Amino acid sequence: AIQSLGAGAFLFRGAALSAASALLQAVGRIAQSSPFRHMVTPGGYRMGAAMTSCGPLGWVTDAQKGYRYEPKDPQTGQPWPAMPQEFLALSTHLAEQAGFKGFVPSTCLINRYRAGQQMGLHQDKDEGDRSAPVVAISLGLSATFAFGGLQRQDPVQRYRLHHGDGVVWGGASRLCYHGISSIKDDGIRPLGLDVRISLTFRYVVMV
Ligand code: MD5
Ligand code: FE
Repeated sequence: AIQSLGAGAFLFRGAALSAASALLQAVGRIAQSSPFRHMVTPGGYRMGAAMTSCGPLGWVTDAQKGYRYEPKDPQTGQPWPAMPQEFLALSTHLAEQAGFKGFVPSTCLINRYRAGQQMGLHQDKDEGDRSAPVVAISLGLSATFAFGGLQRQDPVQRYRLHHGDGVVWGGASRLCYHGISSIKDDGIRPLGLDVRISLTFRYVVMV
């Protein structure tokens, strides 16, 4: 069942449930080549969620150069691990169901949240092409997602995201402020996970 969260935003409950263990195995392989790491914002803050990427580009930030996409992992000096076929298939399928035909992600940013970690309210605007949606998959511990408007001070709506849920953020929602509240380990650990893993797929145009 598809739930509309607003203009261009769609929630697919359980869309990744059957693929979840294969997706997590792939995350494990990616992290062997490009490990999860805590990056630093341009303002000098260490991010709570640990991150890695796969695909032709990866999202990185550091205090010197700020937010950007890079074809190589700065930590290893090597290209990011290839995008697994099941990542590509699932993200393209969900985008299409939300009305975005022909979505081919340039990158999958993988976020790992331990209990107590969060992601503050922000916009995703490092991608150049904002006509393409962002596709996000949640695995492991549940999270409360805050979904606001185009201005930081706009009111937010909160949604619980569970293991296996997929969300497509496109159209008018693409640039909305959003964040993840502090993750709680409620003892419900799908596939035994004591962390939350989110996969976020993006199409990036390098300028
Ligand atoms: C997460 N990740 O669950 C979230 C979900 C990130 C990030 O926010 O930047 O890695 S992706 C949510 C998203 C993307 C683009 C637009 C909107 C939400 N939105 O309009 O709410 O780790
Ligand atoms: Fe974001």
